Amino acid sequence: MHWYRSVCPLDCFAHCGLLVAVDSGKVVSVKGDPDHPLTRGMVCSKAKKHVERTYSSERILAPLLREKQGFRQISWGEAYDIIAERLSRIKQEYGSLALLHHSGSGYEGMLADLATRFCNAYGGPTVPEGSTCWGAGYAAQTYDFGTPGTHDWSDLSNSRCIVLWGRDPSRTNIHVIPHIRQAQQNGARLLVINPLSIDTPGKPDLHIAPRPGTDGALALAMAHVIINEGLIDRDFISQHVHGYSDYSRIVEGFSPRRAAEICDVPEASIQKAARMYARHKPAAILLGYGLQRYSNGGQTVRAIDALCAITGNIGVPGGGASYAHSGWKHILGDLKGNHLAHSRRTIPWPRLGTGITEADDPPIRAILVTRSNPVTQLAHTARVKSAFAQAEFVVVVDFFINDTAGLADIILPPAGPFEHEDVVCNSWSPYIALAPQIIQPLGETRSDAQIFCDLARHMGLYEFGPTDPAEWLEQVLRPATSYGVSLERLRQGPIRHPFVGPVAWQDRKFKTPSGKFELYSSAAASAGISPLPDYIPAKEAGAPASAYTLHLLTPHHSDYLHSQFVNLKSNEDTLRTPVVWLHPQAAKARGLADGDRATVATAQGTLSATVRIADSQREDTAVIFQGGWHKFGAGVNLLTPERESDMGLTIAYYDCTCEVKREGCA
Ligand SMILES: Nc1nc2c(c(=O)[nH]1)N[C@H]1C(S)=C(S)[C@@H](COP(=O)(O)OP(=O)(O)OC[C@H]3O[C@@H](n4cnc5c(=O)[nH]c(N)nc54)[C@H](O)[C@@H]3O)O[C@H]1N2
Ligand SMILES: Nc1nc2c(c(=O)[nH]1)N[C@H]1C(S)=C(S)[C@@H](COP(=O)(O)OP(=O)(O)OC[C@H]3O[C@@H](n4cnc5c(=O)[nH]c(N)nc54)[C@H](O)[C@@H]3O)O[C@H]1N2
Ligand SMILES: [Mo]
Repeated sequence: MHWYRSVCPLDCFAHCGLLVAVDSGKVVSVKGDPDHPLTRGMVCSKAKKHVERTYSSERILAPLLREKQGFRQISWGEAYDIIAERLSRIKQEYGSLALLHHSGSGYEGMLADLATRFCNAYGGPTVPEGSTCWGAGYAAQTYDFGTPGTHDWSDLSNSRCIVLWGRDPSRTNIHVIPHIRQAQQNGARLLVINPLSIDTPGKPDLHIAPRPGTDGALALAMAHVIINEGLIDRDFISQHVHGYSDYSRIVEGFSPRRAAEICDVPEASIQKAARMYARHKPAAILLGYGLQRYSNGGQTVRAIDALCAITGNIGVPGGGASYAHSGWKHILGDLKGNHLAHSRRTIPWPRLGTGITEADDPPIRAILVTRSNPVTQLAHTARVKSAFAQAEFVVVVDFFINDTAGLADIILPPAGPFEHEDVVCNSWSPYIALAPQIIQPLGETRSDAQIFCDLARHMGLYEFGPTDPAEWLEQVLRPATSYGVSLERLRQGPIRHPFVGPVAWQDRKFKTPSGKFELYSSAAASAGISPLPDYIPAKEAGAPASAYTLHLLTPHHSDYLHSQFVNLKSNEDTLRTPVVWLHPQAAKARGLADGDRATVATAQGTLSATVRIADSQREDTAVIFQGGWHKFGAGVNLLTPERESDMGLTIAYYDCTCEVKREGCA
């Protein structure tokens, strides 16, 4: 048996360093790499499930073609012939924009971008615009700071107060937990702001559970207290902050009493939170992605960033409003080849289903899906499904026949993360790491890079460039050579981003139009958005209709990554079937008990689920974890609306209300 060093390529905060044991050409075990500078040997349950996924009997090991009776195995040659013939004909008849390319972050290896290059060499596809994930908060931090910026997790031990604002590290970011524990042991205060209770190492000093979608008002009211009680940092504001007087006028309108009503929390809690944050400096805010999945999500993040600015918690160890940083991808070679496209069209992601169906001149005739599962993961599944149904040719590159692949004409099976060489990075971890090939690709599977190199060659798309993935790997790394990045060096271990320090904005140089932190953003004004972080009620969460009295929250689960791993046998009894979590009072009011079957209904659709009771959530919420497959009777996006955030074109999944009724009741 031999142990190899690798990295988890999943789309999460960590990109854990892995040690992978191989015996007789087979991966037999995966564990954390204690030498990884960031993750230090700690891995979550999903990392270990890479082994089960690799060898799952349901994994697709050869290309599949849909026929009347179901899918039939075909050779790669046949698959490439069919794809080349269909795509060429569609391009001839309608132009390249009749192809929609849907790609996600299901796998974070750099070479997977060659799928985009293929589509660009084809002539340029239609692509979704915006974000399924973090776009509203990213845009907000760009207006405020110039770029998003995050502190190292270990810097939390310098904090005297930590605010987990709409972020649940116990489920999505376990590596910060030891640092929070350390800070609490040092005497730091812990403030949790979340409609749900979350697990933290020590009990939080304060938990505020606002009505979903109202955090903007809460943040403005905290600023009200901070300003009125003279807790602002005058020096920092005068030197580094733009727009304070306009901002303070808005803040005047948000007394704790007013916000207490909007947010449905005690007025005293707002005062306590404001004092706790402003008096225990340095104070760190860890911003999550939940609170920006609303129609007012961008301004919510701006209102929270503002707290950090007026208290001078910027550029100091232990401070910050950590969300993301502008990562490695900016200094690596870009394989996407956007310059190769002759044309390009976008459809907003939050309304992709409708957008595809309504597109004309040209209509969408073909859809290519890579490293994403849009049928399960995009809002308003019914619309996404009908959009797929009206396309004449759908190609999906994926491991399993999931909800999206189930609608494909051709499924191409990719090689898994241990079966080809790539480098892995994103804008959450400051490290870039090598994922070497440590076993042969299973069955006839091929890496995404190989598939799109092959297809480019097969279709004679010479603009694509080299058709050997190894050459592309060199091109990815070449621009970063001056920072000491090379394959050789990566073989010894991960490399830290040269410009991402442990503390964000230590130089107080903000890439905003004014060069300062902007409470007033003229860039936002030019984009037609309020230049100040004013509170505007969320569309649906802000005004629940009488038919739908519960806020539907669909957060991320600790044991699976979106829809990945849900189908594995070891998850059969726990994760596959849909569960709706209700507060005891909410269940009682609806005559529901733990274990009952219920129908969850929204304006978009219905879902049948088992009721579970938890008093760790607001009475007016229903919680269903995202990621479940329709195939197994789950799929929470059957319920979510085609709604977008105020900036960053992000899907406002949580700006959604529902009703829950005992199954069979009218
Ligand atoms: N295990 C695991 N880890 C993951 C992922 C996964 O699927 N599984 N996904 C990865 C990805 S792509 C992402 S984007 C991140 C997301 O990481 P997080 O931001 O931590 O997780 P989310 O589930 O998106 O939402 C976070 C929290 O927002 C809260 N929330 C919802 N609405 C509101 C609100 O109005 N106000 C406040 N204050 N809080 C609210 C929810 O209750 C939830 O606890 O996690 C990454 N890590
Ligand atoms: N209701 C609701 N919906 C949500 C969210 C929510 O909080 N609530 N969160 C949203 C967020 S934050 C995100 S980031 C999105 C994620 O949305 P997606 O990126 O669509 O989610 P995944 O389920 O991770 O799908 C990735 C797919 O890629 C496949 N895959 C993995 N590795 C490879 C590979 O090497 N090659 C290829 N070709 N395929 C591969 C996996 O098998 C999987 O089917 O979901 C969003 N959807
Ligand atoms: Mo995400």
